[in-house]
Amino acid sequence: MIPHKQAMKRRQFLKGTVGAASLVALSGCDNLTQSSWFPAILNKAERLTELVQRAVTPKGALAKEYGEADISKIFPANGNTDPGTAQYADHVALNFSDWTLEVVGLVQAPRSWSLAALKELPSRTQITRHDCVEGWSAIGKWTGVPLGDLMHQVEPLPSAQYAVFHCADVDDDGIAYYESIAVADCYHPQTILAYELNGATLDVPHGAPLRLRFERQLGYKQAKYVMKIELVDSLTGIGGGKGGYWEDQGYEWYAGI
Ligand SMILES: Nc1nc2c(c(=O)[nH]1)N[C@H]1C(S)=C(S)[C@@H](COP(=O)(O)O)O[C@H]1N2
Ligand SMILES: [Mo]
Repeated sequence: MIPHKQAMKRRQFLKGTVGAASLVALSGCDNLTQSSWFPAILNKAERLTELVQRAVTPKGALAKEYGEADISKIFPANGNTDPGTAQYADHVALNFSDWTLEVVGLVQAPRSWSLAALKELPSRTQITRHDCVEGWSAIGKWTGVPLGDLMHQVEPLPSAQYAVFHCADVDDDGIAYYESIAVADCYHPQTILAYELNGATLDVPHGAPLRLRFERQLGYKQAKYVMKIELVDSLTGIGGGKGGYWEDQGYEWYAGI
């Protein structure tokens, strides 16, 4: 199993040599997903996984929530742990006081929120388990604003299919981290933009000032450093076109657990 960080550095090398199918094998994802060796089959199997899971799991079913006593003593930070750009460093220096979340694209009323404005909205707190494909899990208490509340304010157009989360961090090749989920899943009660972990302001390693919690899905879907949410009708033309930074390297888009 290749840790994400190493994988990020190796990506460039592997891209030209062994291709996406081998990346899936090397990543160890086949332990958690259906083994699929060719991208074409992978896509079909993934769609099947999504359909089966949506069929057997009632729409809006909640991920298991835990009690205070279950909270992990240490919640590891993984993947990028500091965007490291000058712009982000400025935000850190200002304690994110002029940081904004923008919601744009296929919406009736695009708008942005300051962090302070988001924190004034009703919040949700949930204690859930995070599962990373690298083989670790941790239980944490997340507090944030339900994404559905923001959606009600921007009013997605009927054509909007996906919400794309654009993040502040880039890899060694300058490729930005991003993720996407179905617009319908934005309204799930446990889909929140979290600004607190375990009762404390979200720190930089865990995605300050705002990160997605999309429970019932794997760790890499939980986008950190979210700066902009873009509603689109297709993922084509966004990043590598597969719906996320890791998806572009062979991971499943529908990472249900
Ligand atoms: N922007 C951004 N989001 C990200 C990542 C990342 O590198 N950059 N890593 C992902 C992965 S693989 C995991 S397991 C979780 C880790 O979240 P944590 O650092 O809070 O444990 O964030 C996910 N979201
Ligand atoms: Mo992960």
